[in-house]
Amino acid sequence: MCSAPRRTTVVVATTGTDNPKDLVMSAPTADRPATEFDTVSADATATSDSTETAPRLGLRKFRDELPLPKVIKIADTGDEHRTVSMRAKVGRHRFHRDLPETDVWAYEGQLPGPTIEVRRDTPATIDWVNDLFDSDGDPATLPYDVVRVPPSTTPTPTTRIAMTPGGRSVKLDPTGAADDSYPALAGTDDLTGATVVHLHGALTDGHNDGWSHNVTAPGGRTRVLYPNKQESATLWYHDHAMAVTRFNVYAGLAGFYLLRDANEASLKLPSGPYELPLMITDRNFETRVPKQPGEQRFTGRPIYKQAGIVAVDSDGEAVDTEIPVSGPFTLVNGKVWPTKKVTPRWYRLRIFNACSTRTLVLAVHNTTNESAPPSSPANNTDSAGFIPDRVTPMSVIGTDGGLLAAPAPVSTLEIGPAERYDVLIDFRSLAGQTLELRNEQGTFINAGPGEADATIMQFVIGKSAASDADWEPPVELNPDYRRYLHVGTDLQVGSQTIHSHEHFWVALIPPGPGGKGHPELWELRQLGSTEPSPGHDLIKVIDPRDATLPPAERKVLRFVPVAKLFDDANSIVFSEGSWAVWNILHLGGPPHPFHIHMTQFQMIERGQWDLAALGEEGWNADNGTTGVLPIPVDSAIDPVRQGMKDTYLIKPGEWVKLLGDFTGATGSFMYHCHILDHEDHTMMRPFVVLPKELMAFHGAHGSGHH
Ligand SMILES: [Cu+2]
Repeated sequence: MCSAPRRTTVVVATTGTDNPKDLVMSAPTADRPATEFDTVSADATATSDSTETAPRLGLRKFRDELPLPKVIKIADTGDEHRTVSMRAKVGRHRFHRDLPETDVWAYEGQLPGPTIEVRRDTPATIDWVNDLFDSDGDPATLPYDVVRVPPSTTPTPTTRIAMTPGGRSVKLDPTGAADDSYPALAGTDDLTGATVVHLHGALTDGHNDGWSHNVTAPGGRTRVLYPNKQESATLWYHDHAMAVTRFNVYAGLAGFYLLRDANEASLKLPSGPYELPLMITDRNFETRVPKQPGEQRFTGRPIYKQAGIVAVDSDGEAVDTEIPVSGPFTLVNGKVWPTKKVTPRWYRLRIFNACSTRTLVLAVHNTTNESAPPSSPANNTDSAGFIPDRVTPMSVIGTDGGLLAAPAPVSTLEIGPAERYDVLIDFRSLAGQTLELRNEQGTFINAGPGEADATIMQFVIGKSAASDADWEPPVELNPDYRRYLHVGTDLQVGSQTIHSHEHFWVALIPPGPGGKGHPELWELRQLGSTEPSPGHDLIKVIDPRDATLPPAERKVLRFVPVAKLFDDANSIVFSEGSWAVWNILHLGGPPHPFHIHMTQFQMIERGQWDLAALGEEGWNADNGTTGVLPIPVDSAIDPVRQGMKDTYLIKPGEWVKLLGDFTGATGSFMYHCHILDHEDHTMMRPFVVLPKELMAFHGAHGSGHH
């Protein structure tokens, strides 16, 4: 394709129940899917964005209708366990209609995997089958290349080069003539698919939870029981293999798991074609060796293109390492920048950030009269061109683990990796309009603000009013919701007072030598009052319970790390039925989406330190210590973050307390950062929940009873 594509307005015929009559939408001129041999050249720019700053190599927006994952309903069959087989297999997928088809690893070969729907209290058995074989019957190798952009020797930062569309491994270009090829990351060429599935957000025993070491090789299968004894929620399943989760998930191994219950049904929320699961993720795509200078063509395959850095390890040796991956192309349900025709009524969006690394700040913009939409936000919320067209029809009704007590209207919605929000959106007054769901924040690691394209997807709203246009969201959503609070030394859960609970302490440490340039997760132990302070690895905070006392009378709590790596000894063991507060201290570095398996939590406190003002008193990288960290400034916990959640985005300088009820399952579990590169490196740890009766015979015990 060589001529500049034009924006054309056409009338599209309607099909199905979702499509209003006389729907007007923007459509591209070409109507033929690309083939393996098509060229997408750099000058074939998109329809409406001549102001584009980062080239997209001609990949146009809104070419694909939003796909909806196939649904597998696990029926309510009484006490019979219904068994479903789910194969991880090599599938063929087209990420964009102008890209060639390519191999992916995906559940049932579909990207996203089929949406599993279950009723509360209906147990489900799933046979997770590893069928990742190639056409010769050999274990399949990773269906894309992993490359490392060496540290930049030019003024362009490495992170920005890594976010540039295209690139490939040098093995496709033996002459070395191409300037956008990069060395493959050692070992990734031979990587075959060892898999283990985690159902994220599920309450299930440890042996059903997808312990990362318990991988299954191609040809194997694992039978897993999910009790589904929890309220309706947006869960998701994904691969969790030790050290390679990032590669397996990027290959396509993720899908929705929707739990439904009677309360949810009683609310008469938008359903069927009006309930849209939106799995948002990002990719970069590989380009071929050019035949002519300047020509760039996509192969259709993704590429895992990481920014390289050189870190210094604890022995003072230089170590090549990488920054977590992020891609310039945003996908919803497996398609780049899709479009969705909707009717002017309420919709329910099950929004899920499936990116490995990117935090998104979602907002809906009216682009009906936008001739040249900004391709990227200059900075978060105050960019010119963003605020005026922002429309605010979003109302959050649920979080990771269930429905809120009442709808929470929002104008923007920050969502970190692995978080889910259940959102109602009101299109009623927007008939005939065109909206875009946009990300108002750049990627925080691989690109600064303004370096990632803002578009996520488009909604084209038809003109015919829906018959149920007078439906309004319920005022009350969830009678079972109880706010968790820490009052004095007790917990308050709704009207119930809980006198005993435990405290665990975890620090998120800035990138340093120990983690070979990666941030670290330290599991902490409180030093006894007579134990001497070590000269390194010491964290000091003022006892939060003393906050009302004069400074001189406040006790200082001292902590040392007992574990920094997954394979360090387990230190968290507590009994089933316990309530536990996890104190997370973020001492610098990127925000981390912090995920704890087994139960759902509420954020009960959120304090903020000004790390810049603290300087070395906050975190001294030379010896890994802090000064006595002051009482942090209390920050509000907005209604959305008061919901039941299993993943919290924790930001630099925050001290948050997450309270969870560890009832209903036992075994070994994991907690970790959900930036997949981080969890694969050092930021994941085990914990154990034992039946109460066993605790008396167990040598270890939890820390910090009070
Ligand atoms: Cu992290």
